[in-house]
Amino acid sequence: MSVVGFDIGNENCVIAVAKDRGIEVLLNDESKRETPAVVSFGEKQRFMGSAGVASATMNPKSTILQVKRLIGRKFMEPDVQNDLKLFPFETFESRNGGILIRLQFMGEAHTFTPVQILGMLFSHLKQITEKNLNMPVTDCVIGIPSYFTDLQRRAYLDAATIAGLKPLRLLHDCTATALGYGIYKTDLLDAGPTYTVFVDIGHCDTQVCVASFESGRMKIISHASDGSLGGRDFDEVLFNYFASQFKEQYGIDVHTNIKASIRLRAACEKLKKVLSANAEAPLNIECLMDEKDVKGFIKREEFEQLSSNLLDRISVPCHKALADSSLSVEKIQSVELVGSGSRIPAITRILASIFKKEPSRTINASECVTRGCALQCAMLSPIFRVKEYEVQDSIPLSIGLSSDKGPICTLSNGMLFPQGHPFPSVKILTLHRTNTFYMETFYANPNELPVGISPQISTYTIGPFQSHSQMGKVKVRVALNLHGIVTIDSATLIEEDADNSLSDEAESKFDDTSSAVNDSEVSNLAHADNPSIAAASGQRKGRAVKRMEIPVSESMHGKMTEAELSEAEEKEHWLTQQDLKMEQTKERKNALESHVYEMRDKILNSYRRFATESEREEISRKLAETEEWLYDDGVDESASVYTEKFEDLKKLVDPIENRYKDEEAREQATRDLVKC
Ligand code: ATP
Ligand code: K
Ligand code: MG
Repeated sequence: MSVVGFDIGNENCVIAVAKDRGIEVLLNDESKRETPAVVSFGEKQRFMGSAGVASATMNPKSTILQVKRLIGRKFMEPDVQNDLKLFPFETFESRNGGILIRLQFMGEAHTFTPVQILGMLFSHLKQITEKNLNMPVTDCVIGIPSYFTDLQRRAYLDAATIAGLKPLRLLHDCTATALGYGIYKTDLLDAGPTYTVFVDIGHCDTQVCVASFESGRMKIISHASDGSLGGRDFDEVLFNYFASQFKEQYGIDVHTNIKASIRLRAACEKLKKVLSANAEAPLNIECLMDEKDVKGFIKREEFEQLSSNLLDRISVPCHKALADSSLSVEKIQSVELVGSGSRIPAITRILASIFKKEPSRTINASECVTRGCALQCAMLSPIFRVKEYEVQDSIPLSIGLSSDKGPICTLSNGMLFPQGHPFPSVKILTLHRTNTFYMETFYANPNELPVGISPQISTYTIGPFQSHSQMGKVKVRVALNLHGIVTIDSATLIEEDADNSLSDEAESKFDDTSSAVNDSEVSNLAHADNPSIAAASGQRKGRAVKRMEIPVSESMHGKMTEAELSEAEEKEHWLTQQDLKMEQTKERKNALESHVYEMRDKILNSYRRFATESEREEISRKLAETEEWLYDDGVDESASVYTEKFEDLKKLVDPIENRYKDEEAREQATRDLVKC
């Protein structure tokens, strides 16, 4: 069984595994620790990760970047529309308002959902992991942004399913970082918890959390984020600056040219990195557009001025996380800065002024999320022993529940799981219903949601059932699971019958169920139209309790259906086979090619005296013929044709090779004799 952590970034993905001696970050095929989040469709196969980057400039319209941005989102959301403008690939709105990507592959138009593309990326990372570990990989923990909605979380699980992965947990990025930091922390005081702020600035987003650490446990107190503020936005500042400069200076408008935009954007990202270490930096691009070479230059100070708006925005989630934690800034012991987007020096200054202390960069900024995920996977896995350590996360978005009779409030603020509520968590509600009814989960505080995101989560049909008495009570179990996904996972009809006496079995069975709820939560449980305490019933002596499971069915707008999911799995299987076929073809072609060169050398040297003149001639002719064919008709053939040619050559050379080997063996035998 595998113990793996995946950090899926908008720009970079990182994989870590738990080994006997600790957590290890894996290298990809190019021996890099970071794998670009790129899926590119070539003519006959896909190229993913690093190979995808190489293919991206050739096939901009069939190369998908930053797919994480599009997961579980609606085409018409303003943020989505802004993102789509930056992407060279074609997208359109699906029938249910989602996003579809259309591209050319193998001479045909194909459409994919973002979840399918993410599934491809997962598959690629899974392959890298399997190659490294030399065993099949399924169990894993995957990092997700804390601001992900329920739908986005489920979409991640669907993508994982498509790739054949089984996430034991979707773990908030900052929680993963805090776990990896806290579990090794040795400087804890006995006097109470110490508090740390984590700030993660990635390519497209900024996440902040406040965590408390005590010996043996950590707790997330608050999460805050800006889902549209990251390194990419700083690239865009430089891009716009140079685009308008070049328009003036060279009379070219890169906005009108996809390839020129891609190249300028890439150059700006490089420039930004140079500016992190230098006070100024030049920009030179040859033949950017209309055969013009362009030159530019910018000082760090100027760059900071141009990005002052973005820099100011970083303080918003920082202040929010602090306010939601109810801690004064003096209580914060340290501020840990992670995510590669945070390497811009001005960001450190801003954080220092907010938190009144210099942020530290002691954590590995690009590996902390995946390391934390691998640790969590080890903790959840039955095969690994990790030291006892309690991880308590908190939910960043308030969740409410309503029934067809109106909202069901369990707390004075009308929420089932308010923002900051620890999870996983279960609540059991008691409702007075006698037949089928409907319930809905939703985000209860619109202010916590980004603009354009629907507050609706999911709808449930509880039933069919029919209560035979007017005393019918339905206990509904609502779970906020390890992934931060909320579901009504069961409903039970409880009918009390005054004529029969209560059997012991029924009672203990009931107690078992109720013990899944923690006491303080139970006391919170109340129903709007008839407040009652969940675990209080079933104890009255002299009455039998009849319990019956009621079917619960869920329908979630925008989530893949089972049928769509299995279709996507099949398609992924087909694509993987196609990639594999092309890889094998390349391998066979390369083998044939190198065989031609090897034999040519041998026939002229080591095999020379074992072949007759005519044999040599025939072989040389055949080699030349094959070589020519490889560059001509044989450029694009199937694996079996290459294998056939290889065998043909082998038949010619084998007799000579055998003579050579016989001779070698004879010589060896003679040498052995002499030695004796
Ligand atoms: P996200 O977390 O948004 O999904 P990600 O995890 O892929 O994205 P990271 O790998 O943490 O993002 O960071 C990538 C960003 O960091 C890019 O915008 C990149 O340009 C930026 N970056 C990398 N090195 C530097 C540097 N030296 N100076 C400034 N920015 C940098
Ligand atoms: K990353
Ligand atoms: Mg990240």
